[in-house]
Amino acid sequence: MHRFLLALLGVVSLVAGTALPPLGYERRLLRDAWNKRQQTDNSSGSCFSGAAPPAVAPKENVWAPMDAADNHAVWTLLHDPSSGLNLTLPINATLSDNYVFWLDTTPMNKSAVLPYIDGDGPAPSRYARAIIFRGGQEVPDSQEYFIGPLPVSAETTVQPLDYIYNGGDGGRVPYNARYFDAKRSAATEPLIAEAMSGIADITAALFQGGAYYGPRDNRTTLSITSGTPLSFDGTQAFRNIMFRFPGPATYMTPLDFFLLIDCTGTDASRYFVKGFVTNERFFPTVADLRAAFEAGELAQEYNQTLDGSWALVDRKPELGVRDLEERFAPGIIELGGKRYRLDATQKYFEYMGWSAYMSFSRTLGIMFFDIKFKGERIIYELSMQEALAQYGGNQPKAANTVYHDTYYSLGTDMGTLLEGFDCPFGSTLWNVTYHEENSTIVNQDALCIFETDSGYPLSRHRAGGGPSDYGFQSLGVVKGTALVVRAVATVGNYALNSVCSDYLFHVDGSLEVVVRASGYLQSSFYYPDQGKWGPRIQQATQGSLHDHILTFKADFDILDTANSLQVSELIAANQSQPWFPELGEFEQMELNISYMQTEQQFNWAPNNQAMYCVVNRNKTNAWGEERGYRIVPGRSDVHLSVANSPWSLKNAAFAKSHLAVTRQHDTEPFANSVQNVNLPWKPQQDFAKFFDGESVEQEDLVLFFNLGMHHFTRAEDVPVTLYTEAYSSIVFAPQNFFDRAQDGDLLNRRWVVPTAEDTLEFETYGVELPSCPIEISEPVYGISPVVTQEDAI
Ligand SMILES: *[C@@H]1O[C@H](CO)[C@@H](O)[C@H](O)[C@H]1NC(C)=O
Ligand SMILES: *[C@@H]1O[C@H](CO)[C@@H](O)[C@H](O)[C@H]1NC(C)=O
Ligand SMILES: *[C@@H]1O[C@H](CO)[C@@H](O)[C@H](O)[C@H]1NC(C)=O
Ligand SMILES: *[C@@H]1O[C@H](CO)[C@@H](O)[C@H](O)[C@H]1NC(C)=O
Ligand SMILES: *[C@@H]1O[C@H](CO)[C@@H](O)[C@H](O)[C@H]1NC(C)=O
Ligand SMILES: *[C@@H]1O[C@H](CO)[C@@H](O)[C@H](O)[C@H]1NC(C)=O
Ligand SMILES: *[C@@H]1O[C@H](CO)[C@@H](O)[C@H](O)[C@H]1NC(C)=O
Ligand SMILES: *[C@@H]1O[C@H](CO)[C@@H](O)[C@H](O)[C@H]1NC(C)=O
Ligand SMILES: *[C@@H]1O[C@H](CO)[C@@H](O)[C@H](O)[C@H]1NC(C)=O
Ligand SMILES: *[C@@H]1O[C@H](CO)[C@@H](O)[C@H](O)[C@H]1NC(C)=O
Ligand SMILES: *[C@@H]1O[C@H](CO)[C@@H](O)[C@H](O)[C@H]1NC(C)=O
Ligand SMILES: [Cu+2]
Repeated sequence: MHRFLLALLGVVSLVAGTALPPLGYERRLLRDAWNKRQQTDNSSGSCFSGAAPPAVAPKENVWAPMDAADNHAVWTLLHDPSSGLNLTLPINATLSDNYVFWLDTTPMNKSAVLPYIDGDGPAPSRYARAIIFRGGQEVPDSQEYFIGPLPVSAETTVQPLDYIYNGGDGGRVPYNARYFDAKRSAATEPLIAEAMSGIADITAALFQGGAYYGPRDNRTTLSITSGTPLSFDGTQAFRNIMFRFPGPATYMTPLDFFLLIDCTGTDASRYFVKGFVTNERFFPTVADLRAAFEAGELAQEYNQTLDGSWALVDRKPELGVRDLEERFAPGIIELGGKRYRLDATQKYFEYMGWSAYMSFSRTLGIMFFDIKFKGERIIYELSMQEALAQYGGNQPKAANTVYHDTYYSLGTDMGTLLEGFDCPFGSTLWNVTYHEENSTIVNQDALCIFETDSGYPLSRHRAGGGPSDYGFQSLGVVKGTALVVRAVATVGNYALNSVCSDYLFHVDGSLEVVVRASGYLQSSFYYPDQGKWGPRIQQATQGSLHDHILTFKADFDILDTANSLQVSELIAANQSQPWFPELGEFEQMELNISYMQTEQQFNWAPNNQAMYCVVNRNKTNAWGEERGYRIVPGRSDVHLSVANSPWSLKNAAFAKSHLAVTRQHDTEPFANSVQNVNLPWKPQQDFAKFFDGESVEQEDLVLFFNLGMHHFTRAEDVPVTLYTEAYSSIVFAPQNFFDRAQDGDLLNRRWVVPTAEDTLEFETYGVELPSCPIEISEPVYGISPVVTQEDAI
């Protein structure tokens, strides 16, 4: 008989939080509750032990974004007539004026940073970057500038930011390819309203009274949408517009009606209608459309639902109630108090040997710099470079759609996280800030940091046998935990594609990147003959087939910048061994170890039969092995399914392989450019040009990797895609970086030994079970700014 001792159970009592009104109301009351929590004395024994203990960043965070004062000064400088930029304030600007599109921070040159963080060099100066739309020029365009050094002084200059782009035109983007902002959208409105009001009788008859007379006309009952790209090479511009029923779930109520317009140039009087599409037929003129309509050829087989409430993420009582669902679900609680340290000013953390700085930009969102484990650098920079999605279908909208989320400033779409639901109760929540014109916007609580139970032990061993009743001699178990940094970017008018990115710093020295995609599908009208582009998911809605590709940059610096990419291929080889004479030649597996010689894009080996490691060949561990980190494939490490689509021909090379290794250059900080999406045939930034034959042996390497999903849509994407399934991951794990596994020094473990009396002795290493009340209250929901977004994503 086995006797288990229960004496070690801690006292963990749940004290229900004060009942608070629903979110969105009584914000002050909620704020009070939050303040109380933050002020909780961390010695009182509460499981929520207040703020994380402090850390002091060893150096100033040189990667931090410019602050509000610098932004204001840069804005003022640019608009000063002496700058010679001839700028009009955006509020007053028309398509034929010069105005600022956005301001952000110029990426730091690594060559300037290393002498500072590793030596006594001075902190390099910060520079701003600005994209300026120059409609006031004879040949209108968009040109990017960098402005610095900051703070603005007599030394500050405004120079074209050309050096980070390799497409041939530097920071210049042709006017037709530049971001399609509200001004461009508005310029196309008269044409759309004119074209559609002329056929309102047709659309009303086909679509249950649906008509479009313009966005502010009270007879309008349809909404419009068009995506990107809207140019191929900047010599033309077009909008392929799909109509939908409006409402909070408009993405899910598309109609079988499309208007194709040409909107090349700044003179809206020259814009024209290219044609209409419905019933999988193209009508170049209104007369053609009307003739088909009058001949009764356009009857719709299905009606779209006018009431899209089926597509809202609220509870659906018609699905019933599950047993025990009235109980609160489990959660992650930092029972022993926070075990990570933060320097909130420098955006720096330390956790169980890890340390890193964080930064943020409006286009890329969260970035990590100088990631070290136990004081040794592993990665100089880790950042998402692009979130691309490409669709397919036999109609203009789906066939035409490729999104680059950085085009929409994905960082600005990182919104407030709901404590207890988006992130565990008690998480550290940080704001992110970015700039709009001369002001600075705070997205409150948009990033969360928490330590999680891994959900499984890090390591475990039970030595069997022995004299005791327990059937073992000893049992060792180490607790698995990780620090998680999470942000969710909801791109596309707060509806489509909520990308949740997690960076997990595991206690064994491995680092995991996980992305999940939720949000509304860009759906299509349901065509019974179009099953090859996805299933029917509602009465008249098809889930459109698409790929998501999320490109990341990992600038590895294993101890220093001299690194190599080692390939250990598992091969089957015939050989003989004299002690098996009866076998003659027989097949075995073995490693074929080599080093990549030049920059290249490459894919995971079939059957994952190759291990890729970034190693420093000049640094060995105690056993003489080259120290390195292994790139471990995770879930759904895919690349884009199409290589030769006209919509993503040359501006998406970064999405077309699983992996890529390049030499680090100050001139190649980004895989993509933020206005590349409208230049598929003549990109501003051509990732493929990074691969120009440079050596990657004991050089400063950058690894690019893709996460993503082939989105095989399904009825369960209604109302929104589920994070359980739509996820992708990768792990960087030490590979002979150390002399042994990095679990030996962890105290959160138990060593269990049966005694002679057949009881169990638990060695706790001084880490006792917590005893604390848990107080939970409804979370505070930060009031995020309302930023005017262009309405036609
Ligand atoms: C408690 O919090 C304070 C303030 O953040 C911090 O200085 C202190 O180190 C914390 N104590 C512990 C034991 O974490
Ligand atoms: C710019 O717009 C503002 C706000 O509408 C207005 O007050 C101002 O007069 C305009 N300036 C010019 C030069 O048109
Ligand atoms: C300045 O911009 C305006 C349009 O805003 C344009 O009409 C004018 O020609 C420009 N001036 C110069 C010197 O380029
Ligand atoms: C970064 O390095 C590039 C290439 O050497 C140089 O042209 C550029 O001026 C540098 N940028 C800054 C902000 O110093
Ligand atoms: C669509 O709705 C209209 C009413 O707006 C109705 O007359 C028509 O029969 C419906 N069509 C189908 C296929 O249900
Ligand atoms: C729509 O607008 C017109 C003109 O502005 C107005 O006369 C009419 O009453 C409005 N109709 C409704 C239903 O609001
Ligand atoms: C920002 O610019 C607007 C004009 O676009 C001006 O009205 C406002 O005063 C400026 N704010 C500051 C803080 O300078
Ligand atoms: C986050 O933003 C809110 C609202 O602007 C502000 O009250 C709070 O102090 C900010 N928190 C930090 C840590 O800066
Ligand atoms: C090993 O030899 C066998 C017999 O000749 C052959 O069928 C097999 O393909 C060889 N395997 C490899 C890996 O060359
Ligand atoms: C080992 O790898 C190298 C480099 O990829 C390759 O050239 C060679 O053919 C491989 N050898 C075998 C036996 O597969
Ligand atoms: C680094 O390793 C290479 C061989 O991989 C060797 O040729 C070189 O001398 C080493 N450099 C140093 C500084 O140890
Ligand atoms: Cu998807």
